Amino acid sequence: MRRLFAAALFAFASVRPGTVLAQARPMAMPMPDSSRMAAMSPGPLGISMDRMGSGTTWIPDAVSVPSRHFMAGAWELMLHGFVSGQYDKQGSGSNSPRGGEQLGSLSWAMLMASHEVAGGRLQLRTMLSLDALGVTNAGYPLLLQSGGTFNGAPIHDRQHPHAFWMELGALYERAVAPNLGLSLYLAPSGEPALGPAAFMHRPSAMDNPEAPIGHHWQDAMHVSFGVASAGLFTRHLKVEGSIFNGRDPDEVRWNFDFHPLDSYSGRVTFSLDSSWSLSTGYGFIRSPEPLDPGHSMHRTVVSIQHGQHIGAVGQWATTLIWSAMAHSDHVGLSQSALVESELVLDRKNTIFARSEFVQKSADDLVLTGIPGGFSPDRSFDVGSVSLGYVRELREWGGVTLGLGALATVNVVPEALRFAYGSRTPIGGMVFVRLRPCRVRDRQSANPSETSRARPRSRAS
Ligand SMILES: [Cu+2]
Repeated sequence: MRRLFAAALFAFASVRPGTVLAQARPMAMPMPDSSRMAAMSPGPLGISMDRMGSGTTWIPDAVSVPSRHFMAGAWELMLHGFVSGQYDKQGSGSNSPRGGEQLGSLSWAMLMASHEVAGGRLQLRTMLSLDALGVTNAGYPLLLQSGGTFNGAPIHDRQHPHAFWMELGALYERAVAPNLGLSLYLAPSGEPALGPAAFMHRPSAMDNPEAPIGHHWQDAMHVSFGVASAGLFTRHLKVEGSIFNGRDPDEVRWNFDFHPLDSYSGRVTFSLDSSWSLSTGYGFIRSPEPLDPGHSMHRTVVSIQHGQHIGAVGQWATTLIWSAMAHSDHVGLSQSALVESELVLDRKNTIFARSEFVQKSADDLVLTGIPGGFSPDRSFDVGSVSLGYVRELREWGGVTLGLGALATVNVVPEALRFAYGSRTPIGGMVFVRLRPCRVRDRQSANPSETSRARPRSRAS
């Protein structure tokens, strides 16, 4: 363990920010849309592929997630994901009855296949996760996290594993007028039009292995077993609506949990320019919790995303999210806020940070029915701040091996000191990560590289 920390520290010390910043100055401004469009295989209305986040979300054009592109006949394929092995420790031993430690593995892979159909673009997608094997059905330790069930009880202070079928769906988009497009999304497992792109698809969080503690307040609907969405869009604005099954996946992580599509949502996204993207929306979620089917909720989410290039390969992405939920079975709103940022300095060094505030109930954190417990509706303001770093150590043909670490300081109110052993319980993770792709090299002359910005003529 000590050796890993030493290696992480050494890697951190070997970053040369002066060099990077010196390179960054002439390139730091986002490239204008037109020059980027010329190098893309754009979607309907000439919208950059880089704008596509999870589900039907938009992220800023100027930033992207590392991905690998292939052609299979006339199908354009895109692969991304990672597998990591990590040591996770939360809380400090006997002082923090709610902590825990685990040696585990997180992983997911996404494959997307696009083809022109009837004057538009059809995109078939699947995203699979082996989390349930790697971190067990109980999930991985994460202080203040809530959501999901294990052995018939709600999970707390751990992040549940993602379902194997994180996404299986099809998206069809086509222009219906010179500046108007139509989009249809159907998914046995997928993401309704509610909230920002899920954390693992946000350029501001893609190197951060931990889920936000506000996940179930903001973006946890990304695995919904049954989604139908329709939208209209221009080059800068998208208005969309969904009907979906809002029940959280149950604790059997390998199957589909179909139920009626009796939840609904609507979202407006404004892509101001290549750097700024704003979205807001509302959703009604019926019976999200398998253990409490009588409970439903209303959710409003606002998000602002910013992204810009740094040098030839780097990028800087930031996301701000606010959400409020009203529950059918108790009064008042519970709110959450998140700000996170990720700086890809160059091909080897990435720094990320996140800060959160969430209002969680005694029910959410399973603080009822224990000695010194609370009434289920009692609300607590909790928060966390984390900072992490990844150093890519090796690369083989675009496959990268990275070593990373992150540390988190949580903040709980005085009333919860007894449960967490401190008002500022800490947590951390050290991980090694294998990725089938590296960060994009915008100036690469080699078409076999992982660039998404490859000219179309080279792709076939
Ligand atoms: Cu999730």
